[in-house]
Amino acid sequence: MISELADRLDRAATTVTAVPRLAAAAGLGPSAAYDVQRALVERRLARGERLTGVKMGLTSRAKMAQVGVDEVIWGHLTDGMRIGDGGVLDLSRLIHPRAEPEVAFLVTGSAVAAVAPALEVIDSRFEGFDFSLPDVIADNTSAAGYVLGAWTPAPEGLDNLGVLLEVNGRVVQTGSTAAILGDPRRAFDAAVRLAGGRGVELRDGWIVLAGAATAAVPLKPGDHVRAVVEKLGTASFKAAP
Ligand code: OOG
Ligand code: MG
Repeated sequence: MISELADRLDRAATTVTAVPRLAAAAGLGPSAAYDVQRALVERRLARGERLTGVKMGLTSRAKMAQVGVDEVIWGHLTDGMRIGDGGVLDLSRLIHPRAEPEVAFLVTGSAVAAVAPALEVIDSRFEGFDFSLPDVIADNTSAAGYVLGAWTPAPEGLDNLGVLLEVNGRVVQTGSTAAILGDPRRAFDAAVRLAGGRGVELRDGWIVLAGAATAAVPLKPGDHVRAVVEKLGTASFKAAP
């Protein structure tokens, strides 16, 4: 069953076709959903992608409210999801993508080596971007892409930095890193704990996305998207076509 559900989600992503929610019908709880997620990520690795880190999800109230799920979740990141800073996101590979501003941590020795402003592109493989907790876990927490700005040592006051999301030069979301579990470092600690609890140790050079500080916004062709995090700087991409 795990492998059949992973196939269904893998096919949804590779054929850019949304599928109905599947957890309830399959009697899938959160723990088995993480098994599906792992099997789904294994399919990407079998196609030659490499793991680059983990992402935390639903670490802010704004995100929990937007998707109607109120538990912290985590997923896997691969190099196939990486978009260079200022680079291009190919919208034709995505179903109904959204962008959200994030903070990224660089891992060394299971600890934080540096921080960077970041953007995440999420793209639920479920129809209507509508899912339960086990659904979104199985779907690798909607992971689709990420952009990293420049790395810097963690500044003073990392727990209360202003966060902006801009689309085509206009501010569309505002928030604070305080929205991320009160301090994004808690999201890093949760990543160590939750991924570690499922046998995934954070490796040197991996990144951890702390989870969005604001709600995500839908992407349109031609959008220029930029995250601005006070003291950390910016991360951006352009949505093509
Ligand atoms: C789930 C992924 C949540 C975040 O930063 O909170 C997430 C979703 O919103 O589809 O990446
Ligand atoms: Mg996110």
